[in-house]
Amino acid sequence: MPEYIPSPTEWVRKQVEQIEASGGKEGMELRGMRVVLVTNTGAKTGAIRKTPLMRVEVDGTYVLVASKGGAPEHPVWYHNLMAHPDVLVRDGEVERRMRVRLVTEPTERARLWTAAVAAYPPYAEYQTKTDRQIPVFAAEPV
Ligand code: F42
Repeated sequence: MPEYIPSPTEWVRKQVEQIEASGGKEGMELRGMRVVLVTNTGAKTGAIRKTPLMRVEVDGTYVLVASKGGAPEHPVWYHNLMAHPDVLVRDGEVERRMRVRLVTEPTERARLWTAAVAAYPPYAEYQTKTDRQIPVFAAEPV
């Protein structure tokens, strides 16, 4: 059984702890907006990683936005999802097995990006802060 390695980022690790301790009853918000918890597999270590992301749900698909606040590089979990597309998505008290795919088709990406910005407007600002195109994944039920 691979080991779970918590995030080195204190505030993130604390939010994950709160979500897991409450079975998703608590800790599922950030600045009043909904969050999901994505359990993923490390691309290099094979370790279990748990990544809270803003909740963007469109007809049963969760849109996972690798924004990292508009940083110049992708968040490391981007590489995990590219290497190991099978994830768990916890939305409140429900956790689902899902498969992610990077959304590259322009029309689909525009539609999902619009939904993401509607759910969490700062995404639009993050995109203006970097010339990397912020990756958008679709997580779909397995
Ligand atoms: N981040 C977003 O990008 N988008 C969001 O919508 C978002 C919402 C959100 C809500 C609540 C919250 O608490 C955090 C939120 N975050 C959001 C932050 C998000 O959870 C991540 O912390 C952030 O995106 C950065 O992700 P990261 O994977 O770059 O984290 C770094 C700091 C990290 O964990 N590094 C580890 C380390 O030891 O330095 C390594 C992690 C890892 O997965 N390593 C891989 C492995 O094999 O284990 C290696 C992967 C490789 O190939 O390099």
